[in-house]
Amino acid sequence: MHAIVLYEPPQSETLLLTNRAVEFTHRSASKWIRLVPKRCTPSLGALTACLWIKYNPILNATKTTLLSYATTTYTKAFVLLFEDEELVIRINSHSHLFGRLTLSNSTFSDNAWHYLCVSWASSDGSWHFYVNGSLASQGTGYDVGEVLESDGAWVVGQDQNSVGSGFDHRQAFKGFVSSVAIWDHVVNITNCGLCCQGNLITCPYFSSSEVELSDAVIVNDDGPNNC
Ligand SMILES: [Ca+2]
Repeated sequence: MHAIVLYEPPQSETLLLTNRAVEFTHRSASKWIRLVPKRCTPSLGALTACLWIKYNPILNATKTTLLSYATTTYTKAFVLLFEDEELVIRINSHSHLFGRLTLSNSTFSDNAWHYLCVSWASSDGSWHFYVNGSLASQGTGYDVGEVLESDGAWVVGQDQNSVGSGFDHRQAFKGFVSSVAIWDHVVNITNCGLCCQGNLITCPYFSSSEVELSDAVIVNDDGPNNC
């Protein structure tokens, strides 16, 4: 078991937390954020996930995981990751043909914050990637009719090989993350701007009972100042 430190800010710090970030100083299996939903995650026939990241692609790192949702049946029920030169989503352990955004070399190499959102819907298999509030890639036909199992584990910064654990530093994230929000339906990001009010996970998530941080990550004030 990894050591868990519950971050419970004093009431007076609540406002400050909106601008905070979690820093993953290097790729390590002991650096992670577990998101605690407001309610048990239901089975999902659709979802939208948004987060701020500041990230530089790592040479020779083929997989870098931003967010993962693991269930008993599929430990890759939902994964958002950088894979080679692409940003990729995996649904129920599937991948490769759908749900991809090819990155230009400079997209994430400017040491600035970027706002990423991704959505998927089982009804027609539609998927969308938004970067900084603009639609960057979309398609249909990805896992039509599939459903994500309920009551899984949401983890930022690690791929899960079992529910809530089984991390591997070779798939871990290095960089800064802030303001994760997750919905159980498709959100039109271009209509709501920089959305934060996820109905499963609402950013800012650095409030008591909404997040568990491993004691190896660093919380600092260098957030995107936008949520
Ligand atoms: Ca893994």
